[in-house]
Amino acid sequence: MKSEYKFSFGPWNIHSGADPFGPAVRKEVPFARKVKLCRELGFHAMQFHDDDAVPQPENKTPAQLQRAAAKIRRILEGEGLAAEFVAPRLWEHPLGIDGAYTSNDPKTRRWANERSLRAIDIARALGTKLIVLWLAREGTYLRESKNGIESYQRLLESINHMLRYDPEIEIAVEPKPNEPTDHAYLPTIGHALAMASQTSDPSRVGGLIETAHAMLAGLDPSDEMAFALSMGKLWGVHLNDQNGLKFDEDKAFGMANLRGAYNQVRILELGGYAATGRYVGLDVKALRTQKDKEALRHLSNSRRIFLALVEKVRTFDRKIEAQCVARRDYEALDLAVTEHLMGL
Ligand code: XUL
Ligand code: MN
Repeated sequence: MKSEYKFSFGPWNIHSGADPFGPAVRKEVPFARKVKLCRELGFHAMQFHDDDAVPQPENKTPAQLQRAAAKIRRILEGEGLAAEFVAPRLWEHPLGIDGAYTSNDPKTRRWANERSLRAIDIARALGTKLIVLWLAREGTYLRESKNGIESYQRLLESINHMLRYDPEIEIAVEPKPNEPTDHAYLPTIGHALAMASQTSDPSRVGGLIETAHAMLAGLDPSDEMAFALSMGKLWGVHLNDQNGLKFDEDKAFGMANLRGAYNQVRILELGGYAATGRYVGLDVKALRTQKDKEALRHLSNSRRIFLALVEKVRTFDRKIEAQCVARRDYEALDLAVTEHLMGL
């Protein structure tokens, strides 16, 4: 199967299986091995949280930070891989317990802004200009605990702070409506792009859409992607799958909802996503029940299903589609798509 799509994942997508209810069930895979696996599995880039690349970035001198990032870059380049993006991981630090950019504590907000600049330094040292903001704890567990208006203004200021620091970086907001918070700020791509339009440089703020996050918001991931694509703002995707409204499952792509997966691939094809040079990120997790050796199938299977669906989209009979649309016979279109997916 051939395709011009480029694939990526993050070190967190090869995982020991620990969850909130139990400890690790598989061995930790060393970073250098993950990089090798990335290439062996047919991927082209790795994604990073700032501290995936440089642990405790706020405790490093600028020279130490550059050295640590340069080492990671050499490992990547040794395998012919690129770094796709760096995302400041603000949600694991004790200061970020109640959010970082939107914390009520000014000391925490200063730390978050400073650490975000270090994330930009790391990104530049890794050779990427893309910063992803997954706003994990920027929300509330209890609505009365924050002033939502102020929180949105603080988020905007923090984004502007990053844009000012480096005139070349681009920021992609990865919206998610909940988990770990009860409700998160910027829950959908509509919210994210509305805020982008208010920043000091709207042309440098876009979005990254994750399948499961859109579904948790009760929305169709392909329509969320269409919204961003219509504005040239889809700068990344985190494809995965989700079986209904529960925790963020990060299932392998297409495994719970094949038709939904087909429609995400269809919209990426219609939007010319591959030609933008952006990556197809697979933010998938192995099922906790997988044994060590087989704990990579979620990645290889997701890539395989994505490529198979590209073929399905490209081989769907456009004449049938045009006829059904012209006749407004969507029952016929429904059957034609379903039979095509079933190979009938
Ligand atoms: C969380 C999530 C993160 C981001 C990167 O739900 O998707 O892994 O993609 O911070
Ligand atoms: Mn994600």
